[in-house]
Amino acid sequence: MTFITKPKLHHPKLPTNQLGLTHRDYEGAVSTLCAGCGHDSISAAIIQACFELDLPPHRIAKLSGIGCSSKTPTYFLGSSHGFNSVHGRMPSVLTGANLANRDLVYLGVSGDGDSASIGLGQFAHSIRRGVNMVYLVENNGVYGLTKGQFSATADKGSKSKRGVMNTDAAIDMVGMALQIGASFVARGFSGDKAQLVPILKAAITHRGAAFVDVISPCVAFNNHLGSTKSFDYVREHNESVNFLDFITTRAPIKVEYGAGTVEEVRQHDGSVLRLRKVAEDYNVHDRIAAMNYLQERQAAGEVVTGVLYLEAEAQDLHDYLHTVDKPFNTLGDGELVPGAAALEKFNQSLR
Ligand SMILES: Cc1ncc(C[n+]2csc(CCOP(=O)(O)OP(=O)(O)O)c2C)c(N)n1
Ligand code: SF4
Ligand SMILES: [Mg+2]
Repeated sequence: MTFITKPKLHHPKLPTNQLGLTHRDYEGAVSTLCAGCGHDSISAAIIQACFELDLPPHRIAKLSGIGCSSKTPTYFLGSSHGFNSVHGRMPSVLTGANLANRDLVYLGVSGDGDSASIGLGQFAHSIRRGVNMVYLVENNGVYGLTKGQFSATADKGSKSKRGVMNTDAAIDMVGMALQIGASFVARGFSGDKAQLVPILKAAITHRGAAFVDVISPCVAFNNHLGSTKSFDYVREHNESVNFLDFITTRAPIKVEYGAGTVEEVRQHDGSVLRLRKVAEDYNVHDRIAAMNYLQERQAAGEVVTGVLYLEAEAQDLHDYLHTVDKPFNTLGDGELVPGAAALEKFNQSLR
């Protein structure tokens, strides 16, 4: 069975957000993933982020490909729009939906197999076009759903559960996202919800292509000694460059930090990101420096997490294409059928 509805009953005094909704209103069906799977922790972080952002569930669209990771949209945001597409094809379906209705928040949920193997081209082109979305890769280094084959993000030299060594070079999706123009790039860890929730909130409110790689251990096939995507390995080698506090314009800023350690970045929608620097000289606005830093730390065996790159005033695909401000599905006959005179004028302009 892959779908179990949750009982609607809940405690009458659950905290509510600005919309009067509780955390439960952002949940989905009961998860059928393996107990302890990192993907379930990411679903919990998405639920919390959307609850805290006061997002109306019907204004969110969640799209996915195929894999255990791509199954997860069933387990969160049960009242939102959803489309479980074909393996590796989530980005083109999301791009089409976004072009038709620019007013929704788009969550593209994918796996390392879905995005770094069969969907690599789709991933790359949706990012370089600047589609306004959160592109989330739940990265466990294996094809979990098909029983644990190495994926393209598995590190060279890492070992499978049966002791076989991976001899192929790894694709670093964060490095690729930086190189092909993502305007927001972050990496989180499913075992660190305190870091992941604000990263997701910042990615959701970012306008443009926001890429978030979340290391999400597969407890069934890739959580052993010799794996570089296990809970133990990531905990031991995790190097955070910053911690993030996400502040909407409504919330008063209360927390104080030492001078020089905090940077405030105001986003397009007025929300403020407070970045507490851990790596003193890390500059979140320098794409090339970020790429160099990541490569250096990776060569040293570390897993760099945090907000890695941010272009606060980025543009998106609609800006580049000069589309109308209104969602296409709200346009009336007058706008869609402008008449013979307008058509003639347009035809003249092409002659
Ligand atoms: C066209 C096509 N090719 C292959 C498959 C088989 N398949 C299903 S899921 C999957 C890999 C999923 O890996 P990943 O995206 O990393 O998700 P995970 O299960 O690890 O979360 C593959 C190869 C398929 N469903 N469709
Ligand atoms: S096989 Fe791995 S990725 Fe799939 S549900 Fe189980 S632990 Fe999660
Ligand atoms: Mg995977």
